[in-house]
Amino acid sequence: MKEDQNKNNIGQENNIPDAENPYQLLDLKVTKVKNWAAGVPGVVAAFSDLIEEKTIVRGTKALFKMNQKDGFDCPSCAWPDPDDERSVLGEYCENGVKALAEEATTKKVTTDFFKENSVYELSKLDDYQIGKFGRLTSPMYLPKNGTHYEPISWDNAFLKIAQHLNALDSPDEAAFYTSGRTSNEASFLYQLFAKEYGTNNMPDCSNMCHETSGSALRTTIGIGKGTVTLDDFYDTDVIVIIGQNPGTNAPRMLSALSKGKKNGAKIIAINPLPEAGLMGFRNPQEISGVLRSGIKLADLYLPVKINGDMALLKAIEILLIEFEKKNPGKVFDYDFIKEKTTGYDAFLQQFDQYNLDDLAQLSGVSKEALYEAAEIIAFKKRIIVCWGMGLTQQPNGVEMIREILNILLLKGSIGKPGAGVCPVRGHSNVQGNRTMLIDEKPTDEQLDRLQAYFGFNPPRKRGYDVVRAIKAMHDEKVKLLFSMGGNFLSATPDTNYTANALRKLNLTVSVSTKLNRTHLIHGQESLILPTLSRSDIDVINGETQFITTENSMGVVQSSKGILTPVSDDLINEMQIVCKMAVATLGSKSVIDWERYHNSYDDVRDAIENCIPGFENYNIRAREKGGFYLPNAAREGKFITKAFGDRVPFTLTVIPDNKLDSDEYMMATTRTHDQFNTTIYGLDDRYRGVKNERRVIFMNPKDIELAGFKAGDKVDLFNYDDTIERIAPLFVIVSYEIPEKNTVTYFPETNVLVSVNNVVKDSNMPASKYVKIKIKKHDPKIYERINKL
Ligand SMILES: Nc1nc2c(c(=O)[nH]1)N[C@H]1C(S)=C(S)[C@@H](COP(=O)(O)OP(=O)(O)OC[C@H]3O[C@@H](n4cnc5c(=O)[nH]c(N)nc54)[C@H](O)[C@@H]3O)O[C@H]1N2
Ligand SMILES: Nc1nc2c(c(=O)[nH]1)N[C@H]1C(S)=C(S)[C@@H](COP(=O)(O)OP(=O)(O)OC[C@H]3O[C@@H](n4cnc5c(=O)[nH]c(N)nc54)[C@H](O)[C@@H]3O)O[C@H]1N2
Ligand code: SF4
Ligand SMILES: [Mo]
Repeated sequence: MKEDQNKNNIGQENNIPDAENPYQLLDLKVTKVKNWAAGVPGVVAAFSDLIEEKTIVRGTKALFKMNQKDGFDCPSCAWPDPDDERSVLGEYCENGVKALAEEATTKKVTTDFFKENSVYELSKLDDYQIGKFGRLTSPMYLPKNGTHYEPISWDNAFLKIAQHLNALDSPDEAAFYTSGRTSNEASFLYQLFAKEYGTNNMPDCSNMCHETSGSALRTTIGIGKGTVTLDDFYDTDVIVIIGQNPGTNAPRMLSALSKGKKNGAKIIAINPLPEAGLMGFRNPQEISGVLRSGIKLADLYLPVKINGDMALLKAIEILLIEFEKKNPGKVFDYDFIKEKTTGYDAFLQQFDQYNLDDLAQLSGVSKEALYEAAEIIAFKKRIIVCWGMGLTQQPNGVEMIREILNILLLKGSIGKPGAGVCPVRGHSNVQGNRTMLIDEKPTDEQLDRLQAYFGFNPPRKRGYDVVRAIKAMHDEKVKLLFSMGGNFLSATPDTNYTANALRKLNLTVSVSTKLNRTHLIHGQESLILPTLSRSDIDVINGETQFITTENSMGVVQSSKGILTPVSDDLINEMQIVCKMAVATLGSKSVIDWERYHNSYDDVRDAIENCIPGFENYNIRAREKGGFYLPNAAREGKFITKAFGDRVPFTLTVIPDNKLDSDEYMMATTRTHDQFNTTIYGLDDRYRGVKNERRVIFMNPKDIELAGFKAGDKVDLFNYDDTIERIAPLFVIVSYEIPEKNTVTYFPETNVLVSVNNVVKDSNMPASKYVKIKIKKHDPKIYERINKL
């Protein structure tokens, strides 16, 4: 890694970052696809990660505190912990252990590391290679035209940020990104700073994740969150899981599903892939799971085509209408429809235009299977529908979620025990970030409360979300990107376009725990600010502190790290914000940043005064298990400006998903061995893939028709906006997936996702709806890529 030491990334505008264009593949092994999740292999895999990160003692000690009432919140996903007693053996899963191993690692990225490795050389590595270097240990600065990051003191780092922020022509030339791990306290101060500085440019990872759910629900049921609690899963009739892969992305959801199932619930899974965690579960924390018997999960699996869900939902509605006609009053809940909804008649009328055969064909699911699904739902009263990125990252995701709601409204199955909507959130505190007003479009009521308490005029103009921020950076309207966590380059679409946008900035600042690609594809100047992670001890003035987070079901609870930080030079995110605020705003500020710098309790008092639902925050945060935030929809009260106290039935359309004869639809998903852009390993155990991430899953018939064989090397292309986008060198894996559909992993294929391919109304990247062409790998492809 010694050549090119004198290069940096500025001036590389026409080069797609090298990490996106490998010349070689690894040694892929394809094994049997699993039809059950967890069990003993899950435990083995988890502990081997602790060993690899050289942290078995630290890590194991920490595991006994993870998700315990006096411990710390798992940094991985947002699935809730049980309200009642928690297992003394530990409340964690394989992927929770992997996330912990990443944080608890004793490997370190030191100042010497940056001296030895130029930014340009590091930028050729992919996120997997970069992540394995370990935890960041001191603040680092890359000067203009610099080739290597250099150590910088914290004070000088804040001075640099302040100089840049104060030199901008308008506060709207800065953007403040947030990833979903940041605590409630740090999030609240961060948005407060951005607003006092003068901008609502707060793109966040929700803009790529559940913004679609928020857009669909806020305007219909009056709250942009789910309505169910964990207990609802234990006592319900039907659980539908659509566009979500719980076995990998919310593994302890499988315990809730199996408990619900043991109590009589039926499970319907709707997914183009027969994901292991939808099919069966062996609970490693129970003897039966260890002895391999386990439990079958889905009673019915519907192999929907990518984006065939709308046709599928409408087909189920037609069948429900037929059931109701044959069994008047037994299928639909007319009292609910009359009292709580609006638009029922118009909703019913639309069905004249549809016929079941067409809908079945468009969805990819047989009429018989659709009938079975409708039959399971028809005579049941309590239904929970869970969804994930399979729906939210579709161009018509907002409409699809409203279609799900239409079904629940017909059945009166929302706002009562055992029934409702469950968007399964991603990052462990992404829901809390939003509650804390990290939002590019805060409401006037929210801003009025901040204004009344703090006495400054927060900006009212809508800010940039992720996609708009990328475009604004490209157009040089935004000149500074501050990231509170996350990995902007790798997480966002259109990697080449976004890389060029980042390179145009005056300054990029990343508050991070681990090195990542956003530090290496940077602005003219760049800062890396290392911070504490969730499992680290956080001590202020000699006292160990706790923070709070909100999980997928609206429970706010405390989290207290226990591990000794890898470096004395790490400070917490809240203090980073306060120091940045003091350096930037100085005496112009009306906020006592020094006070908040020293006390999480004082921050919580401020939150209590500005955000409804946090009464007695400091007292309730200290109660074991935390507290539920108010959720009127959960109680059956649906209040919106447009519809008063009624939920509208929504009229939606079926999208035209025609493909050219050489085109395929591609969905980008996670493997079982990554957390977003943090790549733990190169396997995808449940899907039978070992030692390679550059794979494309194809239907065996498609492989044959196109003249390929499984194992062939191919290049992938996208032509949206009449631009050629190329992802070179993938290997074909034959898989049980609907014809003309393909699946690849993110972030590798983000190069193919146009920045203009977005979800209507939520403006999220539609990264599970990418039209691609597949051609035999051409070794000359790299020449073409360099000319793009
Ligand atoms: N271990 C681990 N845990 C995680 C994460 C992680 O990366 N690793 N990420 C966290 C984050 S931020 C999030 S948002 C969540 C994401 O969790 P998920 O929502 O489960 O995310 P994905 O893996 O992207 O894909 C979801 C599923 O959508 C299916 N799908 C694709 N297209 C369609 C379609 O058209 N229709 C239907 N019905 N299904 C479709 C895919 O086959 C896949 O099973 O997980 C969180 N938890
Ligand atoms: N094609 C495609 N693209 C996608 C998706 C997809 O399904 N397909 N999914 C999208 C989704 S759902 C999401 S949420 C985004 C994720 O986008 P991001 O949230 O931007 O990405 P992460 O990979 O979660 O962020 C990882 C980085 O966060 C930092 N980090 C970890 N813990 C902490 C902490 O406690 N504090 C601080 N300050 N930093 C920390 C580490 O340095 C690490 O490198 O990606 C999106 N992109
Ligand atoms: S389900 Fe999610 S939050 Fe719970 S232990 Fe596993 S990764 Fe952590
Ligand atoms: Mo997410």
